[in-house]
Amino acid sequence: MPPYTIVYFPSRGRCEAMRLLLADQGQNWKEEVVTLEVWGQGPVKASCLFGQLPKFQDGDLTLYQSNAILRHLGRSLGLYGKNHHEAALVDMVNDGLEDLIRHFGQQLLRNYISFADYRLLDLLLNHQVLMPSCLDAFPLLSAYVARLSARPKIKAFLASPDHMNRPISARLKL
Ligand code: GTS
Repeated sequence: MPPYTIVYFPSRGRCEAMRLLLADQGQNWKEEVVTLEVWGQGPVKASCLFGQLPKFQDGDLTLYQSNAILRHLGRSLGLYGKNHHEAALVDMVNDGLEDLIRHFGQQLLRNYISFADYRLLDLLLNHQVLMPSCLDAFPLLSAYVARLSARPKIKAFLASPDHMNRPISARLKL
């Protein structure tokens, strides 16, 4: 039995970064899909700490909040930098990701991987789905996506039905 369970809507949404992370780190996990219909009935929502998904289980630890989940996986699987200084930089990248997409810099293109990388990769791949040429004018970001997507386990995950058949957003039907 894998220790990890992702409970989420039938989409990539806020969970694809953790899926990329788990796949790349050679971890197994279980998916529990909550359809919008079931969610609309109320009891599942009422059972969630903040009335929202994702919910994540690591053995007997239950977590909500996608960034708390990513941070937990970052700490558990050694993806949180090598010391407090690097951990602070990883936090900064993760928390400032939206800004960094606009003003991307050298921080993202280092030679070690952190949980924030999976989040950024997911974001950039989604942008490419919506507008395939969106990174064409940004060679550093294009190279970043190519480099991470070529990691063997990420490559296999991105080609798998698990990823391909899951929409980016169930609500927006993308
Ligand atoms: N801060 C939370 C996180 O990061 O986990 C936000 C979670 C959230 O907004 N979840 C949405 C939800 O449960 C789904 S999604 O935005 O991830 O697609 N919405 C249903 C509801 O009833 O609020």
